[in-house]
Amino acid sequence: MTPDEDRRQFLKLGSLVAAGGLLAGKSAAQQPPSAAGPPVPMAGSHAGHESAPQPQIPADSDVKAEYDGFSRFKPSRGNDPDSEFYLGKRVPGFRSVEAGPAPFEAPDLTKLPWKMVNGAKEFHLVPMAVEREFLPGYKMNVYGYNDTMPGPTIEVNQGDRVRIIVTNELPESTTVHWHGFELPVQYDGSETLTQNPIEPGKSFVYEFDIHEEGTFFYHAHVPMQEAFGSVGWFIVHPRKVFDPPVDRDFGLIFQNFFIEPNQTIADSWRMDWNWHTINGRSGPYTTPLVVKHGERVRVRLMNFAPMQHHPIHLHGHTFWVTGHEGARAPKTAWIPRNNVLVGIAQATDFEFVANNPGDWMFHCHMVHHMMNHMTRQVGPRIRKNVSVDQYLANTATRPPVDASRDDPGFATPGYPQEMKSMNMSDSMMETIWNRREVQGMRAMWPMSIMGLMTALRVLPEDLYHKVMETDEPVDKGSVFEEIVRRFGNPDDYEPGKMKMMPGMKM
Ligand SMILES: [Cu+2]
Repeated sequence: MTPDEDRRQFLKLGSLVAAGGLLAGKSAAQQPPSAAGPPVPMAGSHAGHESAPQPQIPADSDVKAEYDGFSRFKPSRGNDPDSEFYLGKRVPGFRSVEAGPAPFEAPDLTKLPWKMVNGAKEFHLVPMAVEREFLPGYKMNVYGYNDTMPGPTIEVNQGDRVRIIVTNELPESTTVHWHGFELPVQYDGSETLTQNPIEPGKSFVYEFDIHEEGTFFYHAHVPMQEAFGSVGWFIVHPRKVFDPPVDRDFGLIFQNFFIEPNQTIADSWRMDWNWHTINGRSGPYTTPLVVKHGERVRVRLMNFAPMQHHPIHLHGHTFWVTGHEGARAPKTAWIPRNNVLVGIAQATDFEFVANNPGDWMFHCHMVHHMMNHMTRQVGPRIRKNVSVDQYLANTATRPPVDASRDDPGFATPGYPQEMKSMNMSDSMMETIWNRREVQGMRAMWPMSIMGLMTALRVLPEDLYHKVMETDEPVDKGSVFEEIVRRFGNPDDYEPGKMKMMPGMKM
């Protein structure tokens, strides 16, 4: 098949569904093209690709495709660094201010429900030991809240009064610190300094008014519990929606743990950290951020590593640092970056216009943070489907250990490039692929996203619809290849190789 035939076949189903959705839901979208701003030339367009659909601006949006030379639909920088639209600095999203803040989304994490009780939003937070699956099959024993690590997101509005009833189900005492809030000192959660520790089985009620807005978090104010994962988001939406409005508001919590190769329990005594998670999962099990071409995106990224800073890099886009955890920075202080260092217990807000379609890495740039661990999982971990707990409970009936070490990964011990692929079994790969957000990515992509890495997927409207809003089968690599056809140079493109390691399905 020629690329065009191939592409037509790919689009056949997807575009029918997309057109149906357009007619059903967006009849107002039948406006003349001029109303949506000037036509936008495709980046790197080649002969034979003129039929690529033009980007769609929602009909109810008064935004434009281009501002002072900056295009929301193709890589561009604008003209004047002093322009408010240079690099998309103040280019708005499609979402109107009247619609309120974009929903906050922390992939792979839950939200803490609340009920209004006596004029306050009342939350129930339960510190407890939890099991968290860092990678498929790698169930780690850590600390968290309400059965999850990191804990569930607390989300409120500026001006709310909150009451948080903390009931300690840990085997040891704890407190909860509300990081960044200017609250009455008795509720600050500093163990001993401001309150007695909450003993196991006991509760403590925190209650205060929220006058701030921005990116906050809560955590145990007991250092070793912090190293075990006791943290969660506390997002406060501003009374006056941040300008310019964004379409997406993501939250990513970066953490590091040390877990012995033959263990599943985090070891907070170590000075080294060999497991890295984003919202409690290691790459490639982290869930990509999937956005539509042209949207304005905010990512709040928090570093809750015990002792490691993270230089955070986004591919394919230049982002603005619009604030840290302290508060939203005035626009005159925003800085364009490709990489920004996010220190321990810091949160940084990134904003950018997703003007470059593709699957882009979004990751910590420390090399040891771009892999899951430098050690082979041995001992308990090489017994299939057996948790450490089971045989610690009865050491007389341990299942046999396969210590023959004849798998390919041991062929070149100490060579991490090989080692990092050793932990990918077929069943892990199935679980990794069996998620909506990764459909249509290149075969073998999971080999490139490890540890503190995730992907930002910028998809044209129809491909976004196909991946995120339909259940039709999407072939590996097909969405990426379609983007190459429309925006790149398909003549120079080689599809991902389906198998690199013998016996593995990618
Ligand atoms: Cu790092």
